[in-house]
Amino acid sequence: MASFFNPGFGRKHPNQYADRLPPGQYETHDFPVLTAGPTPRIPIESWTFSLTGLVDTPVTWTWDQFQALPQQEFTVDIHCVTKWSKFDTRWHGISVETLLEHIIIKPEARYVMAYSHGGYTTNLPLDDLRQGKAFIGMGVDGEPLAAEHGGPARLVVPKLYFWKSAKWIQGLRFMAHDQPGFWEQAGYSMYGNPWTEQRYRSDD
Ligand SMILES: Nc1nc2c(c(=O)[nH]1)N[C@H]1C(S)=C(S)[C@@H](COP(=O)(O)O)O[C@H]1N2
Ligand SMILES: [Mo]
Repeated sequence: MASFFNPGFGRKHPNQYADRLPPGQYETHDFPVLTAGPTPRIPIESWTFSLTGLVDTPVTWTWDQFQALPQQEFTVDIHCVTKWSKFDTRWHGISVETLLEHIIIKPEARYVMAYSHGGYTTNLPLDDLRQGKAFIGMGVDGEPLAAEHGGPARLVVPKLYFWKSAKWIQGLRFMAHDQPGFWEQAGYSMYGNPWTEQRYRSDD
């Protein structure tokens, strides 16, 4: 019965993106810049990336060491809580799963605080970073990542609202309990699922 009422049935020009646009979002072809505060400029010589917190032995990479890790390409849709979505953004970078091969995470770790050069933080469940669901992006469309978009490197977690994708990433800190990051302390959702419109804490 339900198929009789499928709104896509019989359409002459079905929207090929209908199933890719979360509720309340619109598609943009721009790449807007959204930053709270100034753009940090991180000299490559002093750039580091660390895995810390509930791990057996923390690890820190310099830029050169980080570049030597296996890189991949990722084509993903991104969804900003200010309601723009951008389809098929093309990135290169390092899967978080690849980074996790270098540490042993303590069993009590369930959450991660992503922290950035410049002081930004955002919290995520560990599971949402695993198995290729998140990566450290170092370039878009074959070019190095522009500073305003988080270059030299940012976290990208496509399945969550884009504020979870910390620009100028400095590290991931493993935690037993969920703790609010920068926007989460200001009243945004602890999780940020665009498909259920978890924009604010009251939506959790
Ligand atoms: N370090 C840092 N990361 C950040 C932010 C920020 O202010 N600082 N803003 C977040 C928000 S709200 C969004 S929508 C995206 C915007 O990324 P863009 O500027 O590349 O579009 O970055 C996220 N990551
Ligand atoms: Mo945002």
